[in-house]
Amino acid sequence: MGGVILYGSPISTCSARVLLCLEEVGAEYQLVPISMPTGEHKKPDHLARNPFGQIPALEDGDLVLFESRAISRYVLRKYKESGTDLLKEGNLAKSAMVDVWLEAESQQYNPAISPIVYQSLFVPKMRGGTPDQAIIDASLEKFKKVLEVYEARLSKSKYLAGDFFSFADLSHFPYTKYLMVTPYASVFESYPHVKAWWKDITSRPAFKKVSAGMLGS
Ligand code: GS8
Repeated sequence: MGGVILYGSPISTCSARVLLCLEEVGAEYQLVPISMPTGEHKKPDHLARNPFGQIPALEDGDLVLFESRAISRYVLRKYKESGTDLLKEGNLAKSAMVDVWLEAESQQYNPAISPIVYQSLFVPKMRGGTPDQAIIDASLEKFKKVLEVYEARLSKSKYLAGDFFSFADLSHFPYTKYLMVTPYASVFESYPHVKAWWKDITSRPAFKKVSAGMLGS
């Protein structure tokens, strides 16, 4: 079989980020499942692909990559001839704005949203535990401040990096998709431009396809 190999799990947020990119560019790929419940990601075969013992990892011939955002950028560059240009690397200003909002996703949005999703979805569903409400409440406060910034941005431009859909928008999908199946989905109601942006990006065929393999679908 040709194409690249992604080692991961369709339910994992970081794997979903890469899967979305592969689908957006129409790449030929194989998803090799790595089971987290059985600890496969900590076994030598996988540690050789990702020394941090996490998923995902990507193999393209002799090239082995980890870190979902770096893998995603590789996929988007490799298949840029597909006609789907989500990095805008031919334009200095546009590509810089993609970088800015991708950093905002990983450094501002993700740290605020991920504890809410972890506590309210992963803890009860995957670990059989009880969510820690204090963590959820503190993270919600932090997340609302982030959403205020996003609301202001998205009231000026249709997408985060400008008036074009980019990798920056895509990268927000996995955790937001999971937030939407928690009791805290309603937090988006106070931010109409963020809500409209979410509706727009989730109507893309790639998002529907990857979403179907995630939890709560
Ligand atoms: C994070 C990978 C990660 O947390 C990336 O690839 O973007 N910065 C990295 N992976 C989780 C699964 S959620 O997608 C994981 O492998 N967790 C198990 C562990 O950390 O032991």
